[in-house]
Amino acid sequence: MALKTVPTQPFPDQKPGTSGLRKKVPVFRQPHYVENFVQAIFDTIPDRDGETLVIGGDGRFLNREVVQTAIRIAAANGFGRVLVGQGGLLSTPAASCVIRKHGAVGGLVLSASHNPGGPEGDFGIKFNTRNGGPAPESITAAIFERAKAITEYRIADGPDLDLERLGDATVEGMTVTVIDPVADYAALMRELVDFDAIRALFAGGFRMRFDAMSAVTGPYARAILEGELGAAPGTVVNAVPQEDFGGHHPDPNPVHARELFDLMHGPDAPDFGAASDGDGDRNMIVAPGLFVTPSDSLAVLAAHAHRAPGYASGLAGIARSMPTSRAADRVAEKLGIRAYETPTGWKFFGNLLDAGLITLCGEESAGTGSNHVREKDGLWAVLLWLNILATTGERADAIVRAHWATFGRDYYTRHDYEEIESAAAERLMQGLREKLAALPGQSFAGLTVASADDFRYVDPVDGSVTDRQGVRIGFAEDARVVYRLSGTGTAGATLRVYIERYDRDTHDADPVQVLAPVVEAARAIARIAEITGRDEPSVVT
Ligand code: VG1
Ligand code: CO
Repeated sequence: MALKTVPTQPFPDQKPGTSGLRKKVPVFRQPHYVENFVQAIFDTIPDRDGETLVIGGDGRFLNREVVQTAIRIAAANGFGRVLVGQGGLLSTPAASCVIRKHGAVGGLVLSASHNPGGPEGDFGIKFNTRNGGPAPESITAAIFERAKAITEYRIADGPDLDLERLGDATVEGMTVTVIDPVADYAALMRELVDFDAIRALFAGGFRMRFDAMSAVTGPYARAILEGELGAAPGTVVNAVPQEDFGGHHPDPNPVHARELFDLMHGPDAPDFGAASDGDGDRNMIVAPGLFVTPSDSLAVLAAHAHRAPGYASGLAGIARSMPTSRAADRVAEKLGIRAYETPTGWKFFGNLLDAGLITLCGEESAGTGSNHVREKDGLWAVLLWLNILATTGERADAIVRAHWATFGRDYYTRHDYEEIESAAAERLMQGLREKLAALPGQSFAGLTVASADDFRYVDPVDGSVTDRQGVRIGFAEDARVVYRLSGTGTAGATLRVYIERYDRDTHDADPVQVLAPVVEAARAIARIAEITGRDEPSVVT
């Protein structure tokens, strides 16, 4: 065993996006590609000497290999200890939990989240900082600068570590501890959520299905739902993580979690349905006969969180990403607490959580979380829902309908145009930006534009400014359209169009019909078909 310094050349494309560096697997398999990026990350941690680093991933293809490489590079870069999940596994929220609990200086989370895996699929590396959250923009920018200038990396030689055996090993003087990936996380859930109440719920015959989508939440959901809470064996389906997620998109939405969605809308629907994504930070909630939009789920959780022990003293504030519907704002107003609007991506919630300004936060993309970690947390959201069902004794669909009766309904849909030409996507966004000033007062599909701008965020904690975060158009008819380009794709560009309309009084209409004029206006304003050549979106959620 020895440490060596390896000369290398920079790759120009190692720019982290909305959530870490995400590329096709063959890109990551280029010689030195992983090593360069990991060294670039470590170079931005000046105080790493003797510190603890957490490493784990969602188990997708390349996960084990990159875990081994990252451990070798860590050993050559002064870290004192690495905590790694058994088998190289850690869900994103569990990684956040472990970083915080063990006072680590940060962590590497290997995942491309809901993107498909396998040799031709996607891979990703995310860096989380000491607070357990995704590195903020200032740090991801520094990593990119470093990666563009890198000339060498340091790495330990030697055999692969046994990632299955729990306990300590040593690599060049650095301790590597293989930990149970579930234990710390499950302990935290026990503090936040009323396990006894949920146990009683299941004991009373309550039935649910949790679809782990052959991804990382399988072991967590099995241990907690079936193991501790007494849900019937088989409640968790697709529970064994697979390197290619069984060939599916591990994306918990009505399109990719179709089976669950159909089950919940059929005659044999159990009492509650939920699913999580590749790395376990997203959640989908389906009540019997009723899909709960993530925006509504955030609002419902906010309204009922006080029923769980972890939130019994109330919420400090609520934040949502800008394209998320305003349903949560209505709850904040009623509770007399502040609502914050941030750019897309969990990293923007970090400062608000650290400063104690908010307790709950969420995104329309099926992310919900709280101050218990610094990532969104799929299984946590499911447990909080179960806590609410257990303590109210209500059905999930009844809870949502009662919520609408109190607050009105924010009808919501998202249209994604995937893999469009990057140049066309840029042209579309540029075209929108150029006409923002002229839009107010104009009518489209019977709706009148009341406001139009490009979202600019000023962080209330550190004053940092992030601009060009999405074009938003408000209509006088209480409707809204938001356009932005995805920052997580690996091929071409993805245009996301977020569409919503509020109705105070009518709650049982078909969302497709309610939103049809808003969709039409959205297409006309951005000239989507003309510029992208697409008449219809590729995915509607
Ligand atoms: C998407 C979602 C965003 C989410 C991000 C990471 O980003 O829109 O809300 O935070 O994915 O989610 P984008 O830039 O493609 O729209 V995940 O589950 O990767 O960690
Ligand atoms: Co994810």
